[in-house]
Formats: sequence, structure tokens, C-alpha cells
Amino acid sequence: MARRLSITLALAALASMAIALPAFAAAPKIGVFIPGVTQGSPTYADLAAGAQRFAAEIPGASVKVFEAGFNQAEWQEKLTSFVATGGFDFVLTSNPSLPDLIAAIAPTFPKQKFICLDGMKPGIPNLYTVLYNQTEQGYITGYLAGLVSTSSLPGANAAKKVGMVIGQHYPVMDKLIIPGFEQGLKAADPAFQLDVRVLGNWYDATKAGELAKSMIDGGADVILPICGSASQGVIKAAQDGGKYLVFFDSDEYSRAPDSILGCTALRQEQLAYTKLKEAYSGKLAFGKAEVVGMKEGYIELLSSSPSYQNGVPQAVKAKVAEAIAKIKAGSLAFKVPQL
Ligand code: RBF
Repeated sequence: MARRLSITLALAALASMAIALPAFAAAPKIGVFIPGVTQGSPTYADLAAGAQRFAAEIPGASVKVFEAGFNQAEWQEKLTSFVATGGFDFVLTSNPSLPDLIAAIAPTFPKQKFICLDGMKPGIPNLYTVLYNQTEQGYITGYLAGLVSTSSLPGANAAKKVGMVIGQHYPVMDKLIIPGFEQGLKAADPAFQLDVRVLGNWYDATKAGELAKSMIDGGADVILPICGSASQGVIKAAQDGGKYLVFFDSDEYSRAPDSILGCTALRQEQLAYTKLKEAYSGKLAFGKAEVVGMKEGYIELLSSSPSYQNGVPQAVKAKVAEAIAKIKAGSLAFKVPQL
């Protein structure tokens, strides 16, 4: 009798626990929408990895990763069918152009929760966006590039020219990244000129190499490639010309340890993991748009690599460290403009 009662009580306790659990406790289904391909674009690989880490902690949770490919004209339709057929609790994606595509279908799928990293759009009730402060990231990367260019390193010349190869123009590039990079260069020396070349896609390494070579011939001694897998061509051109590279997004040093002198990384895997966890526990502010940067630990200069430690002159490292400390302390601040 007592035994039966305790079993009944235990069942009742279990039942009340079940009621108390959050709505998504029945193992969340996560859909990861990759606007491009994962291969060669670390931010996309990191996005999927963050979702996998989150799912691995919850028994029965699942992650479906969908690559939408490079034809941007197809993304809207592909996103719609991914959402319509997926039955996901959360759709996670990353790209500055995705919030508008999500906004177009959000009213059709009002119960579908969307999380978009590397984008900004407040006011959509079922969309949360979080943007990296890439003005800040651009500034530190540009300051380092400018100081390297004016240093006495072999390959650094007297011309005050630094280059970028970009996949395409878009508001985050034009309003945050390029102005930030330029400000950083000019902080090193106001005479700097930035040469920006546009590839027109995110994969053509041959053309990216040609653009880089042409900039090097024109006097650029440091180049920042932001062009996805096409960056391989830029690396080759810099190596052939005895010039230097700085990188965005992730740890790229091993691709050219003697030529890549700095990587400012986004902690995208951590951000994807954290935001999914917050969403799952009902703490994510859907409808809001947030911005994160160095202070929050989501942008960092990867300074422990031997390429940086041994390749960058001591005086340059000291100046860059000082600028980073100012940003973290708030005495050097970069406002993110309206996109
Ligand atoms: N970055 C990549 O690394 N690979 C890509 O395939 C890629 N495609 C993009 C497509 C569009 C429409 C836009 C707006 C940006 C794209 N980016 C891509 C850039 C990415 O979102 C980010 O701005 C840069 O990686 C710098 O952090």
C-alpha cells in the first residue's frame, strides 16, 4: 500500500514537473539556414557548430543544416520552403541580408521563431537579431594593417596604400566595416589610402587573386580579404608578392603563417550556442535587435598565434593592445549606424 502510494506520488511529481517544463522541453528541432555554402566560409561552419553544441546537450534535440547556395535570388524561396516543411522550433541563420528575407515571411509563419546573427532588424515579433560591431573590428584590423604597412618589415613599402578584396557591397560592409577599417588606417597615419576591389561573388579565387595582384602592383603592402572561399586567391597573390594579409572572422593563420599577421575573429560558434540556449529557456528577446563587440567578448584579436607574436613588431603590438584596451574600457567607442 505504502509502496503504491509512493509510486503514485512519484508519478504525480513527474507529471507536475512535465507541466513546469518550458514549452520546447520536448527536444527542440533546430533548422540552420546557410545563405551560401559552409565550405570555405568559417562563420557559416561556426554557426552550424554552435547549433550542434547546443543540441548535443539536450537528449533528442535535432539540427538540420540547409545550404542555400550562392544564388542569392533563390534564397527567399528556399527559406520559405525550409520553414514551411521543417517543423522547427527555431530557425537559425547568419547574414546581414537575411533579416529582410525573414521579415517578408514572418507574418505568414507567426509561430516560427527566427534567430539571425550578423544582421539587424528590430520590430519583427518572431525575429531576434544580433549584429557584431564591425566598425570596432574594422578599426582594430585597419590600425594593425596601417602600422604594419608603415613598419620596417620586409615587404612593407613607403606607399601609404592598403587594400581590401570584398565579395560585394552591402550596408554592413559600406557603413561599418569599410569606414571602421579606414579610420583605423588613418589612426596609424592620416595619409593612408584604402583601395577596395569588388569581386562580385564569394567563391572566385582566380579573379580575387588577380584583383589582389593588381593592388599589390599599385603599391598595397597589406590586404584584407572579405570574400569567402575566394580568399585563397588573395593569399596566393600576397605570398607571391611578399606582402601581408589581415583577416576577419576566424583563425586563418595556418593558411599562410608568414603572411597573415592578424585575425580579428567573431565568436560566432559561442554566439549561436548562447542565443539558442536563451531562446530555449524563454529568455531571448524576440522582436529586439542587439549589438555585441569586444567588450562582450564576441570580437577578439587572436593575438596568441606565433604569426602575430613573432611576425608583428613589438611597438605595433603595443599600440594595438592599447587601442583594444580603450575599446574594452569604453574610452574609444564606435557607434553602429542605422542600417
Ligand atoms: N561571407 C562569407 O564568408 N561567405 C559568404 O558566402 C558570404 N556571403 C554573403 C552574402 C551576402 C548577401 C552578404 C550581405 C554577405 C555575405 N558574406 C559572406 C559576408 C558576411 O556576412 C560577413 O559580412 C563577413 O564575413 C565579414 O564578417
